Amino acid sequence: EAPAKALPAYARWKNADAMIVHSANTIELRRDHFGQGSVTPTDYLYVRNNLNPPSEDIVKDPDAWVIEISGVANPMRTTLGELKRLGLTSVTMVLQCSGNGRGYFPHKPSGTQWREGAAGCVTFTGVPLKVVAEALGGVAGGAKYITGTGGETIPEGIDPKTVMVERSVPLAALDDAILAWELNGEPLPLAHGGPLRMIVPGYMGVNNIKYIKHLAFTAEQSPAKIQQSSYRFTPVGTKGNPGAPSLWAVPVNSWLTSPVQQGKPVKAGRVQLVGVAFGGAHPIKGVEVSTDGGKTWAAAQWFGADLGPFAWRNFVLAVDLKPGTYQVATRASNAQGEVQPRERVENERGYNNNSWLDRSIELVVA
Ligand code: MSS
Repeated sequence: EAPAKALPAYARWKNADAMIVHSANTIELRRDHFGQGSVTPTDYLYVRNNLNPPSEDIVKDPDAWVIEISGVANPMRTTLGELKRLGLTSVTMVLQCSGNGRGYFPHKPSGTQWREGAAGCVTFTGVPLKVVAEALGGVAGGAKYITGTGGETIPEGIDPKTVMVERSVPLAALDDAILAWELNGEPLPLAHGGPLRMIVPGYMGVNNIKYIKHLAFTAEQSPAKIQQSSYRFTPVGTKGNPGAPSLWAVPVNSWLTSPVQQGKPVKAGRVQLVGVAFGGAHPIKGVEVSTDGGKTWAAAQWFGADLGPFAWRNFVLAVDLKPGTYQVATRASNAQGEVQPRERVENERGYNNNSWLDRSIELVVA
């Protein structure tokens, strides 16, 4: 069990009972607190900061926030207040840390030992990035990436490249990307990147740059370490490097959220097996549930709202269980034909875990 640490000041408003505080910059949602709504309440949403967040002062007057936009025909410095005049859209999407599920890797990769809870499904509202680019005369020729820079203050005396949070995603992300100032219908809090955040639906958490201060359309990927060697998928024993795949697309995934008390008996008879499933970079198609450790599977039913291709969906399978011990697993598939694998793909930093076996639950029925 994770240690019960206190919530840090910038996230004191989180629901303390629902969260596991790994550290002041890594806070996870407990598996038995996902609930059965379609959207994760903001006070239940995990937090992952690679650097200490900026001062709370930056969200006091959101419209005054300054962002520099370059790599367009007419580069400019503008404010959030001005961006709000350009356009408006919303997207509901899974926000998930690349390291979600790292806690299952047997070689104990360095980094937070997340289980399921470094993920949530939330609604961001802002202006489509495409509209912003068009308003500034269009993306400059030769641009291949969208590069966002976080607004943290870099500690003195270190090479900024080694710590700055600056990530690049392929230009194709422009179709869905937004610059967001609201989360679940409220001004974006500092903990989640307020006053302004770059949102790239279908891409891993790390690419969604908080307190964005510079957005650039670039020919090359960011030279920052977080782009060049961190968040790269490499074999165990091999360091991250620019030649290895970057943590971009979210893989298909699902997990049971109720009942999930390992070893704690569930009453025999009718049991509702409930969980969340998402297709990642492609829309979710279906999810199956097994009560015998993956020997046989039955299709689960969706319930709750369908909030679009980037959201997760809640599912339920009603089963009649006699007293005994059951190995319950869930297996999602997406519109691209990708199916959640039985095994995790081993890798040095413990990224992208979508193994259905790792997340299976031993259910004792009495
Ligand atoms: N941004 C910035 N600026 N900074 C930092 O640190 N982080 C990342 C993203 N963005 C950062 C940023 C990560 S890494 C993640 S996951 C995310 O974010 C989270 O979110 P939230 O809101 O939940 O906290 Mo992993 O892949």
